Amino acid sequence: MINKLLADRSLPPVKEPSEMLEIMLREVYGYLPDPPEKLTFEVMHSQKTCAGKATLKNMVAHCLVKGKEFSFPFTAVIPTNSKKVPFFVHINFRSDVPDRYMPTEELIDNGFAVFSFCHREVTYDNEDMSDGIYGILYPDGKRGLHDAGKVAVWAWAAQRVMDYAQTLGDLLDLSKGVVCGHSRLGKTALLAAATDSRFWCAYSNDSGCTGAAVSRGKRGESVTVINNAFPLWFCENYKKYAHKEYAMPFDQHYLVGAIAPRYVCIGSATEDIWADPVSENLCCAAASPVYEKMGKKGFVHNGELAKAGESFFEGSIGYHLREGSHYFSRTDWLKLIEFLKSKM
Ligand code: GTR
Repeated sequence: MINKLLADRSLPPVKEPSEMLEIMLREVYGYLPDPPEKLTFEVMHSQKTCAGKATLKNMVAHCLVKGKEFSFPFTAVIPTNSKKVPFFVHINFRSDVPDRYMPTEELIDNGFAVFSFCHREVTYDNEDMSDGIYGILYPDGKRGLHDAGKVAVWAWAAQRVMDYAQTLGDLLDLSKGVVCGHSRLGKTALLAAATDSRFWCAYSNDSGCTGAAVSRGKRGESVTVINNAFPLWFCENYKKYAHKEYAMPFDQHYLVGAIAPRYVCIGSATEDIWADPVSENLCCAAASPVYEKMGKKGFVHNGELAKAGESFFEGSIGYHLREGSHYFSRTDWLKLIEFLKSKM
């Protein structure tokens, strides 16, 4: 069934991860900004949290970008009594921790630290070219064809949080950093991992169009629709593919494959037709040969599309389908933890 559906999509064959990444940056996301010229971290406030099991720190990353100071806040929640823990960098829709879509105490109880920041604190999610770091990158309000879209800039910020994590080698297992996000921020998580090998794994929740779903034959949102609705998310060059999905020299399996040989986990929801679970499931299968060429298990499945409640976690690419609508649910977090623990 999967093989037949895949054949119908006529996806381009996979290439080397570095080649696929280059194509995705040039054609879709734009090149990420350079790392900051200078980077320091400031602790604004520190307190015990999660019934004393963790320390919560309100942090600010001070970055020097193109000679200008740019700062954004993030939160660190780190278990108090265990050392060398794996950790999440959660690209979040909200600034506050606790957050109803991030079961922080449960993450701590499962032995993880979590870092979280709100994408809007980096650059606002609208057509304003002057907000946040975007205003520093493009002071005259103009972008070149291949310059970073907002997704690329949010991914850049996740890498700054990873820079902070690198300073905590006694508390964290630096080889087990997981970048994760939901929807537009799931697209961002995949890109952040593809462009930064310090991430051990990426998790995309319901990221759909221009995220974990292949665009050829996709239901719901299309390349045309997403570029019209969100003209700054991706680079200008991507707009030329409106109504031309089948002519693209890539598809979204190139983004997943660019993370190889590291781990990727994709979560879909049955009612999220806009994101399209089937196209996300097929994307996993289409990226699998990259891993297989590297001698790894790629996407291991039973030949059928996943049913509600089912997960395929045996290979380096994991996939799960849960019932319900478009949000980052506790179920998704627990499935992700199950996937990660099976790889430790
Ligand atoms: C939708 C958009 C999707 C998805 C979603 C989200 O409006 O069409 O691509 O990213 O927003 O981020 O919640």
